[in-house]
Amino acid sequence: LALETQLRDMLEDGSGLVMHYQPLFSRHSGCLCSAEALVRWEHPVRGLISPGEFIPLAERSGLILPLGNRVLECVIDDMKRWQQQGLTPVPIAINLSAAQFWQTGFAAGVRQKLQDAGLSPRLIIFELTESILLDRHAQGLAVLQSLSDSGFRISLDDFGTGYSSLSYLQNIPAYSLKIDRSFITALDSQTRSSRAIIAAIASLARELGLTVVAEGVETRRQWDELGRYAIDLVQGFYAARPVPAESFIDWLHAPR
Ligand code: G
Ligand code: G
Ligand code: NA
Ligand code: MN
Repeated sequence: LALETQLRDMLEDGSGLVMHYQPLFSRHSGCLCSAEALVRWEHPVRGLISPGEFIPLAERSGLILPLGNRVLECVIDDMKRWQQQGLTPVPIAINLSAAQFWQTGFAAGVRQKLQDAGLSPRLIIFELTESILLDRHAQGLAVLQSLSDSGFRISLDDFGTGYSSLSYLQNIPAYSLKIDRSFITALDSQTRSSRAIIAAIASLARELGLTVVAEGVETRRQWDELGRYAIDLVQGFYAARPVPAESFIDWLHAPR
């Protein structure tokens, strides 16, 4: 309960939130293609707290919407600053909670924030898991459509672990699909099944016109092997860890 009170107080001004950014690279060109925004809580006593710890707490205590709004503000501020510094922006992926996704007028609200900041909605990718759509596919498709109509791109996160309904994939206005890192990790243990799953997801995604991302790539061997499945976009500790905005700027300075 103490941590919940501290989270509530911190979200009043958001001053304890820090955004880290993790690059996504093209295997082929080695270039930075986009980055995922990952929030952290800079706690005065406990140091950096992982979202794995405080997001479930925020969800339980009704703080997930204020937290999500703070994250959006931080990312928009960072992008605005990068643009003012003359850097060529890359799309930034933001993880969406179910509460945000189902919030009435969410797409229009974020669109307005971006417009106020002079930024294009094409610079934002929303990452969401299929579990958000569970049992409410029809309504979920309508929300996805409103996000897409507003110019945002959608990425299906942790793909392959949830209750994938392959039938809705053909109607979903998604841009990319991120193969869950458990399948990438399994590449090391030579299991035939994980290879078969990666190959199947990659070819399905391509057939449907979706961009495929491999997440959680930790080794050179995994990086190389993804070439066999013609997977170009890669995210993971092998290529780059999530870093604070100040360090991420170095990636934006690199030639593209
Ligand atoms: O960065 P880390 O691996 O500790 O993140 C743990 C989990 O927190 C991941 O599932 C990630 O998607 C989630 N997460 C990170 N940043 C955000 C955020 O800004 N909003 C939401 N809803 N989830 C986030
Ligand atoms: O659930 P989601 O896919 O959004 O989770 C993203 C989380 O995965 C981030 O918190 C990030 O820190 C973590 N992550 C990113 N790359 C790697 C990696 O190569 N290995 C592992 N174990 N975690 C990673
Ligand atoms: Na994610
Ligand atoms: Mn993921």
